Amino acid sequence: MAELKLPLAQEVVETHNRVHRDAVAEDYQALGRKLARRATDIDAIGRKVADFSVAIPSWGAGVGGTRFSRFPIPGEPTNVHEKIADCAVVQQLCRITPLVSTHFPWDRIDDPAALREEAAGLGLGFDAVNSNTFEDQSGQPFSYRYGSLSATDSAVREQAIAHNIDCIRIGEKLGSKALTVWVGDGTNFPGQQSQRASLDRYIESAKTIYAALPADWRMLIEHKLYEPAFYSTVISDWGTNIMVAKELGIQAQCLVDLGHHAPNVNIEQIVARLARFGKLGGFHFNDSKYGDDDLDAGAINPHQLFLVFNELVEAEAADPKAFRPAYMIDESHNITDPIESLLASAEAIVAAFARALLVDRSALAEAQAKDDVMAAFRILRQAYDTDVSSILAMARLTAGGAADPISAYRQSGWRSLKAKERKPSKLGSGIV
Ligand code: PSV
Ligand code: MN
Repeated sequence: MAELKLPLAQEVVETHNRVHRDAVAEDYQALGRKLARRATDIDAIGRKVADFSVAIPSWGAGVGGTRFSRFPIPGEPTNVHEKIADCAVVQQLCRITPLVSTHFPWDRIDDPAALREEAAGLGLGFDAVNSNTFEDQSGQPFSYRYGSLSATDSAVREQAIAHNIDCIRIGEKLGSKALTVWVGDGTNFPGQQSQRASLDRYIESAKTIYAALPADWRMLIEHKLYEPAFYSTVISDWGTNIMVAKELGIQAQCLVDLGHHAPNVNIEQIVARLARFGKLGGFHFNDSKYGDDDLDAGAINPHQLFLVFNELVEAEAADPKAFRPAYMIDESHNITDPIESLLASAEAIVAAFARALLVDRSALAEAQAKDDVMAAFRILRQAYDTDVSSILAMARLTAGGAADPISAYRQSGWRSLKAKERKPSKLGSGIV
C-alpha cells in the first residue's frame, strides 16, 4: 500500500475551514429544520451526497482549446504525473472525485503499475480507460482519415482494434474496469460511404474488442451526432448506440455525453429509456449552448442537469442492483484554471444529485396517478429551488475537504507554485 501524501498541506485546508465551519453548521441546521417539515431527513441526504463520486478525465486537468487556438497558463500540467497531481488537488478539496479516467495515447504511461501506486499515494484510483482512434499519431502505419473501427480498409480497422485492446491491457494494470469507445468515424459527403456497410464494419470491429474484455469489465459506447464528421457519424445517436450495445452483449452499455445530441433533444428522456433497458452505462457531464461546447457542467443549464439526475435517481430506485453508471466530467477548460473548473463542475453535478434526492417520490407518484399536472410539476420545482449548498459543504467538511473549495484552492497558491516548478506548455490548437 502506497503511503498517502496529499498534494496540499492539510493545514491550509484547516485554516480555511476554521473561518467557515460555524456558518456551514448554522445553514445546515436551518435547512435541516426546513426539510424536516417536508418529512425529509437531512442527514440521510448528506450520507448519499458523501457517497457520490464523479471521475475526472486526465485531459480535463490540462488547459483545453478550440480548433482556432489554445491559451496556455503558467503552471499547467505537462504530463500524466502532473495531471494526476492536479486531479489529487481537486479530490483533496471536494472529496467526490476519487477516480481519474485516462485517455490513450494522450497519456504517455511507461509503467502503469507504478502510476497506479503513485495515484494511490495521492488518494486516487483509475476509472474507465478511453481509446483514441480519432486522430493520427506520428509513426502510425495507417491513417484514420477515413475512419477507424468502421474504415473501409481492413488494415486500418485492425490497427484501431489493436489499439483498443492495448487500452484494455493498460487499464487492467491501472485497476480500471471499463473501456470507453468514442470514434470520430463518419462522413462529410452524401455517398461517401454506405451508411449500412459502415455500421456493419463498426459492429464487426467492436465484437473483436468486446471479446477481449475481462469478465468484470464493461465496454461503454459513446454516441455523437456530429463532429468531426459533419454529414453523418457511424454511432450517431442513442438508438444506434443501444442497438449496437445489444448486439455486442451484456458487458456493452451506452454512454451519454450531454453535448452529443441534436439541439433541444430531451436528454433526460434518453436517460430514462436507456436505464429501462439496462443499457445506461455511463455519463460524460458538461454543458453547452450550441453543440458539443464542452463548457463546465451546470454553467448554462443547471435545470437540465437536475432533470437528468431526477431520472437517474428514479432509475436507481427502480432497479438498485443493475444501476451503476460511470459518471465522468468531460469538458474543455479553455479560459479558466482547469482545477477551478473541475471544482465548480463537481459541485454543480453533486448539487443536481442532491436536489434530485429531495424530490418527494411518493407524492410525485400520487400526483402522476391522479393526472394532477401542476402538483407533479411543483414537486419537482420545490426540490430544484432548494439551496443544497450547506449539505454539500457539510459533506466536504466531514470528509476532510474544504468548505469553499475554490477559495481554499486560491489560498493554497498551488498554481503559482507549480508555475515555478513545471516547464511551460506549448502554444497551439486542439480541442483538448
Ligand atoms: C468526443 O467529443 C468526446 O466527448 C469523447 O468522450 C472523447 O474521448 C472526449 O470528447 C475527448 O475529446
Ligand atoms: Mn465525451
